[in-house]
Amino acid sequence: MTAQPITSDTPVSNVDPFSYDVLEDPLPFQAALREAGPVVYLEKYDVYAMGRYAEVHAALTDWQTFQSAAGVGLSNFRYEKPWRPPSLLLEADPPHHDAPRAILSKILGPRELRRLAKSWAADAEELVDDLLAKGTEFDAVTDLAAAFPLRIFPDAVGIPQEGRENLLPYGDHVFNAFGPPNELVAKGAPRVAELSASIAAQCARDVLTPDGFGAQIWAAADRGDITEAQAPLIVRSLLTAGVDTTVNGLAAVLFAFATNPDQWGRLREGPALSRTAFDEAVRFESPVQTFFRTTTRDIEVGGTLIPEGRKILMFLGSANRDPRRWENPEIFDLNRDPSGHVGFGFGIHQCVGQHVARLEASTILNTLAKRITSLEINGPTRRHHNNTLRAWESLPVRVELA
Ligand code: 8QM
Repeated sequence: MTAQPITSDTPVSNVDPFSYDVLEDPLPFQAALREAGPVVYLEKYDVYAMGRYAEVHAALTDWQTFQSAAGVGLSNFRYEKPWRPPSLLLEADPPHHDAPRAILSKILGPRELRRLAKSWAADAEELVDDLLAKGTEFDAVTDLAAAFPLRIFPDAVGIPQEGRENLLPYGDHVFNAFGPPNELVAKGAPRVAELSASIAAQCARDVLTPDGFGAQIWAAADRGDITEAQAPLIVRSLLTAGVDTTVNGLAAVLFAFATNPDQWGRLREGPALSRTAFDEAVRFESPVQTFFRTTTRDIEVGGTLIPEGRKILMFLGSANRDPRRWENPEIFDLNRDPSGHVGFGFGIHQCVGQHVARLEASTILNTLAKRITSLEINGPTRRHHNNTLRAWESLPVRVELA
């Protein structure tokens, strides 16, 4: 007998959302998911799924019913040993979640970031100057979207030079590992031990510069706000969550502008729109596409009874394009107010690094807006497939200088 939901009229899908075709273009599957109903049972993985904004938003808000502590991937920590020590933030709930969250929220908050804005702007100018000096055709992924975060973020955390090349591959594997054990996970498996050791080495107190986010996390341990055992894992959260996400967030906004030339003109009218543009791109592209939750009790959603202890796959990207919530969701539109999107999640787990991401994005966008009158796609674009991320491998562009 094939696995089936308890409620007999729950819509069932046999599509694999982690298959090659869906990862290449998830939009048709997500539209079908939303149309099928508020909750759909995914036969292949024996899990439930939500693709509509209202239910995704409500579930993210109700952390008591939809817990994170059993893991936010397909694997249920009640039955399977996690492949790495769980994150103290992402894979925890109150009360354990609260102290690490409070510390990061302060260290990564808007007040603290003001300290970094000036030097990041100078770094962005140098990066863009050097790039444009070489020519007006380049790859917006490697030359901008990856280059900028890799130039500033490791320094901001305060990690050593050695091992920085492992940040993106480690993140890529972590985000694959939230999904099923498919070929994307198998591809990463041979390097797991080496990459994990490299990242762990960068979280140690004695390798961190005295002024970075990392040292500030260790200072919280000195004050007794967290334990010394917790500190390196919280540094690890920054290194895991802060690189691939921002790279693909920047790639998303650059792709959106390259394919919507009129919007670039609006951005050039002044720096005020760069933040809206980034959030609209996070809504539009949703670099983090999905996360699971686990039910802590029987719960009825839209007529479907989801029993206690079950995994639910939340489609953030689908919720962010739900026509029930957004007018013309398929249009990248700077006139829209994108706030309320769930691209950073929602509720107590909502991205604690979102101010860092926004500052990185607005810095590079404002720098580009001063130098470039237009950008366009200039060759074949290539997606990078990942079980969780909507990512780019290559975005060849041509720009016109101001
Ligand atoms: C995703 O390790 C972590 O704490 C962590 C890893 C990945 C994320 C968040 C936190 C959502 C960006």
